[in-house]
Amino acid sequence: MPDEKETRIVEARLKLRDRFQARMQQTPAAADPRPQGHGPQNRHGMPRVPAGQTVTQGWPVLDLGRQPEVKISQWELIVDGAVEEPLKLSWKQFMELPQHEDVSDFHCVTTWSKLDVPWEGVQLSTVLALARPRPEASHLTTHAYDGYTTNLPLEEALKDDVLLVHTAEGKPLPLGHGGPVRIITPQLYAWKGAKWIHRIEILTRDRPGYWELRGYSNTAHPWRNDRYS
Ligand SMILES: Nc1nc2c(c(=O)[nH]1)N[C@H]1C(S)=C(S)[C@@H](COP(=O)(O)O)O[C@H]1N2
Ligand SMILES: [Mo]
Repeated sequence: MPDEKETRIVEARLKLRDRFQARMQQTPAAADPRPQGHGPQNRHGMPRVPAGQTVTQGWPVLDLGRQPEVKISQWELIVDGAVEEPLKLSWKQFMELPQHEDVSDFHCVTTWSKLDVPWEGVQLSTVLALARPRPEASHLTTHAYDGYTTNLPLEEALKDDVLLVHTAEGKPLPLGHGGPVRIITPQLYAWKGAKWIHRIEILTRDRPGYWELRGYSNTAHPWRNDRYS
């Protein structure tokens, strides 16, 4: 039987998702009648490999060239902005949250896709449910330890497969891929997932992040080949 804390989180998540249900169903990955890509369908009914992407076996490293070494003892996750309950979680508190395993695909805008990556972490919807976004909250921006930022609408951020991951392919997430903790957004291009995540700021309006300000698409939907703005 799930413990009391877990039950509270599940209820808070359901309540929060209710507010965004209609908008979640309108996101391209849920509603697009003509997804662009090839290969068998994935579990969302989208072609497995989005248009213009090539499957890679390796896992390239892409970032701004600064890899901040954050020790687990110093790492913290802040959730603030338009929330009822701002959070500051230590590594220990983060690891005590309900843990989630998933296998999903990783699509980089530079045209490679890595399929079937096993991940472990915490659903972003879990920390959002705990922080309780205010009624007027609509977006978030993520701030990473290297200074990188990227934004998401809450209807994308609340999806089941959007995770704060600490483990990939059965091993602690390597520094190069954003360890100790990064975000993944399997239904959007990978730049929407901040490596070395530090702070999640809830917003009442959209605010473009690092690449969104430099010509990348704000919406970043792989099955619309939605790469640039
Ligand atoms: N903090 C941070 N996160 C980031 C980036 C970055 O420069 N800094 N680059 C983004 C980009 S452009 C991509 S494609 C993916 C790459 O993740 P990977 O290096 O694990 O393949 O991380 C995204 N997250
Ligand atoms: Mo990228």
